Amino acid sequence: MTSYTVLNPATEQPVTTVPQASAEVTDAAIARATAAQRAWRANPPGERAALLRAFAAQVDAHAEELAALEVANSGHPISAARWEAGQVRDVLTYYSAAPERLTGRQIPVPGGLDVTFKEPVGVVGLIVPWNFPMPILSWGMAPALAAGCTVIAKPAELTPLTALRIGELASQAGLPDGVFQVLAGKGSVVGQRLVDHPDVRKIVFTGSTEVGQQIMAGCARHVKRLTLELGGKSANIVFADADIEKAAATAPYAVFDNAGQDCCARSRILVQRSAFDRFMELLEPAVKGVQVGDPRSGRTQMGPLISASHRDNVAKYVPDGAPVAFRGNTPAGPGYWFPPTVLAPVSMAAPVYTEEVFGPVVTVTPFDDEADAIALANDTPYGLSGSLWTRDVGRAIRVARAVETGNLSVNSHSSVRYWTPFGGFKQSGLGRELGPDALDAFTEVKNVFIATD
Ligand code: TAP
Repeated sequence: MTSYTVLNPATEQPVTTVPQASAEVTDAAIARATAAQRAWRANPPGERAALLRAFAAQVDAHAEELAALEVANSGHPISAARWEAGQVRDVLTYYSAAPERLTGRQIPVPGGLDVTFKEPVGVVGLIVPWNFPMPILSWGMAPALAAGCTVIAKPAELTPLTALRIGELASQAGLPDGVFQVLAGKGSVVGQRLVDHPDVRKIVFTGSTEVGQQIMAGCARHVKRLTLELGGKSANIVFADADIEKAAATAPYAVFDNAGQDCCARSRILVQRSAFDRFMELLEPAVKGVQVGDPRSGRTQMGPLISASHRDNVAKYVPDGAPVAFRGNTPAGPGYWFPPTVLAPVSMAAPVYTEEVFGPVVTVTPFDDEADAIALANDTPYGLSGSLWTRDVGRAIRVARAVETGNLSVNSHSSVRYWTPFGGFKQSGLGRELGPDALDAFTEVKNVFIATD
């Protein structure tokens, strides 16, 4: 069996070594998940709900340990990592209410009655990226388990540690063998096998658009169900009538959160021309004030990038001579650091303006009026997130409806909330996660006609 050495991105030192599953090991896990699914779906809803609550309690009891693991593995600031562990607990708790509310319908038909059932799709393959190892795992895992599916999760090769521990906590909570398994390994081996194996009935994938396209093609061979959460190039639109102070003060958090390694990063700031200079004056101290440093410190707001090669990718977007308006700081010494960087003015043909950077780099571009702002915001193949700032309620609603994106915030930099549906328009993905309807993605509707004549 091969193994992978996990590096701490803040120190570049090895953390631990993780065995990598092979295609054969993946096949054996799929067989266990298939066998376990029959009993799991037949479990009384109240028992499935109780087991999910017990799982949430285990995560809660080990939240500090999980947060410390994420700091070491992913370089996330400890305050963010604590929030992420709490998110796993909260998402499990939220969906633990679902098994007992998984109701169908009664439809009037001639000659009898028709009832519908929501049946679990079966074994779910959950392919998780390295940027948010805990939350993204929970968004697929919790509703799938609640629906009566069994789950095989494949964390990213770079960041397997919290997912592996959460798998152990599921067993300690009493989830039966085979109901939730975590397989560390390469995407091209374990992930590919989950896509290719006919007994895996659904894939939930979050990651790059390129790999998402390959997975979609692979799923097509089996007409396999699929949810895709892919990239983004979202806009933060600031109108001149907005609270410019607040918009500028929060703009760094809309793009530099998780060092910009966030599919929802609002990495194009669009500012109405008459407020542009004022906005830039206010943005500069906000960016320079972002605390970049040791992720173990409670004061740190931004940690390192995930790997040396990813830092090289990000750096390509800021070549020598790039129009850097201002940038923040990074610590000296080891670690895959990259400073928060603001570029302006930027050509709309520049890769940094058109492509997802997935690092702490943002462009600021002026616009003239509402129509111009909407056109600029929509001038991208992506449509995942976005923010807009204005005091005009009518404009807020008009622009929010016109921007082609799945998740928008008005006068706020927040993005994903587990109570509301999350997913993308255009090339940002397919389907929705989270929110009250998330179980629809893990169930098939069956209708049964019962003759009464
Ligand atoms: P991807 O290569 O897309 O990796 C995402 C997940 O898919 C990982 O678990 C990966 O496993 C797995 N995977 C890779 N090839 C696969 C295959 N052929 N079949 C099944 N699974 C496969 O992303 P990345 O390389 O980590 O990041 C590249 C870029 O993607 C980033 O720079 C960023 O632009 C984007 N990205 C977007 C997101 C979100 S949230 N939309 C998240 C991460 C990255 P391994 O890691 O083990 O190869």
